[in-house]
Amino acid sequence: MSFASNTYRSRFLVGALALAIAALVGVAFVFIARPAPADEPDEPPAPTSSREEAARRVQERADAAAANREPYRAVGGPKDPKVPVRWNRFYDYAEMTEILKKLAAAYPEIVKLESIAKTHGGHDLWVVTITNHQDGVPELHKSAMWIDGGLHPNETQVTEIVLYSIWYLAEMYSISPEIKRMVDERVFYLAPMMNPDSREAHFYQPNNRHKPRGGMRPVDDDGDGLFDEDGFDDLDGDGHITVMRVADENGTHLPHPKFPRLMIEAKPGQKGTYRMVGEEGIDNDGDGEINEDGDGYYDTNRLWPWLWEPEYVQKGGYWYPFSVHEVRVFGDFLMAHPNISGSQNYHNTGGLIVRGPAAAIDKFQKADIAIYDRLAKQGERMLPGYKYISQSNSLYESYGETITWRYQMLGHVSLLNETFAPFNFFGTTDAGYIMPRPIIVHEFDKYLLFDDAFSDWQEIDHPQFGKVEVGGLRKNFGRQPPSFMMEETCHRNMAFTLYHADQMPKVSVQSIDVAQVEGELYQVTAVVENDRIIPTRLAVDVRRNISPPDVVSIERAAAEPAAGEAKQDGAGQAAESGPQADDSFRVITALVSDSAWFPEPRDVKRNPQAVEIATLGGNSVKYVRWLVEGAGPYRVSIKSTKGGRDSQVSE
Ligand SMILES: [Ca+2]
Ligand SMILES: [Ca+2]
Ligand SMILES: [Ca+2]
Ligand SMILES: [Ca+2]
Ligand SMILES: [Zn+2]
Repeated sequence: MSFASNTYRSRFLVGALALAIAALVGVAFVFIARPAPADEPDEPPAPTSSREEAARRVQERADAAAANREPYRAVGGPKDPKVPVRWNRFYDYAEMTEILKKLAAAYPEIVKLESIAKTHGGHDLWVVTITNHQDGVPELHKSAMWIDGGLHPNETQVTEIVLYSIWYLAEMYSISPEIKRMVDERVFYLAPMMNPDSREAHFYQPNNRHKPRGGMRPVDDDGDGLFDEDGFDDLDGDGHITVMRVADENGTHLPHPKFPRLMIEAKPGQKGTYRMVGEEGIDNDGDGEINEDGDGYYDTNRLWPWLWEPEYVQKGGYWYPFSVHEVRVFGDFLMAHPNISGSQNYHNTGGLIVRGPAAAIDKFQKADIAIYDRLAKQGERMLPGYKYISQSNSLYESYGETITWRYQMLGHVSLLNETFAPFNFFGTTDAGYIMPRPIIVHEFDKYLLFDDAFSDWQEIDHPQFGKVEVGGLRKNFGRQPPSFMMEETCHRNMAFTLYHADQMPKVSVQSIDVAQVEGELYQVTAVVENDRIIPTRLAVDVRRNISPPDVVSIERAAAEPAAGEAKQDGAGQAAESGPQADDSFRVITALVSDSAWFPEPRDVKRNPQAVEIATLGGNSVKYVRWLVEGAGPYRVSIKSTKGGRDSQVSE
């Protein structure tokens, strides 16, 4: 592109120069011509010819451009996607499924779509696997990132964030060398809609922006023997559950003076004009309570097997960890993929980058917290207005949620983004912490959304309260970005998660050095490297022995390495197959050190052919030195459950 634009610029300069010369010649001609006698012949019309020449060149360029009209691409996005998708709106289950199928069909070499289970309501739970599926490297031999959305189904934009990520990786693979590198190096597992039954309910049944938060399996919340018998009622028929107020001269609330749709509490010593009487609904079963037993309830993010607590301690825990099928199948998937070394669990709202622990009694390893800190600090730059926090310190305590389980029991760096920040309304820090101040929301609604986010107060007849008015924020605003901010929310969150993925461990054999000791005795020194921020095994992984140690092994290479074989990503099958029946090659001993001079080496006493390394830290190397019998070339391989594989053959 730069070559083309230089050419264009130089052509432009030549053209301008020609015009300037033509103008000068013209002036000179007039100056000389004026005093000349009338009968003398005129000079040839050089200026006209020059102008024609310039015009011809302009036309030529225009014709060439017309013949090859490359769209003018805005940077950072595909100019002409194979699967066009609008990113300023929400998608329901059927629409999302169609987009996923189109992407899998358009990009079979990198996008694979599978349903891991059917839900209670008969929907597929889709998981998309994105990697270079044609490089011959087994999926489990590459480090993987798990990315999910919709564990809380009312938190709608997270599905679009994950869907956008799938679309972006697929569409940009052939455009962006950087995206191609990330996709080639890693595996991405993406679950855009973990709770489709409830998302459908949120979209198409009367709900507010907080519901449903769990799954749709009926639960008797109030213990009256009836299941989900008294949920919301859409009294004004607008599809949104808002709130109810009754006029009351001794009331507790009054309209805000500047934004009269907003109800504010009367100050001490001040009389209100209304009384608030709860969320839109009636007493459907005549038990004296309103909306006491709606859809569900269990919380799909309180069912994971780390510090789980039963219902009487924490609402939403259901029977026992993983006691809901839709949660269990995702847990099984994660456990079946030990190559996962990073994960992102998207939620709304508040503008937070959250790490565990979620309970004050829980503890994360210090060294691992330092890794989280480094990643999230970059995230705060990429997501303006988002704050990095530890959940139990700065939010609220909870038990049995997924990100802490992922860290403590799967041993990877798991983060949770609470997407959409109060900061995003006006780009100011005074808009509230986590939840935006109501006045900010109403000001934004008035000036940027033209009153589209609020259902205005309407009088209806209520069977229990008589005349009431219903009104308030609609279900599609307050936690979610508005249409015009959706794509930015998707892109920035995706970009941070890709940064996280790019910092997952990646092992390689950096070099192999061979020196003859005497006769058939050789010293082979290999440098193995992890050139990313996250260690191959976190401190928690080493402490609990979650994944096996990394293994650096040596064997005699069968033959001279063919061209291109010397550096082979993800190879190491040779290392796995164990020692060959080769009597002339023997590994006598091995040393491991952090330094090239082996000042205090670790002596490998057992099985020196396959040296175990507890962890390969972020941006660090290990030196492994073998004493072997038998001449090379040698193949050195490194195998890491979470950091991938590599092997190299000595010269
Ligand atoms: Ca009930
Ligand atoms: Ca219920
Ligand atoms: Ca009831
Ligand atoms: Ca009731
Ligand atoms: Zn949530």
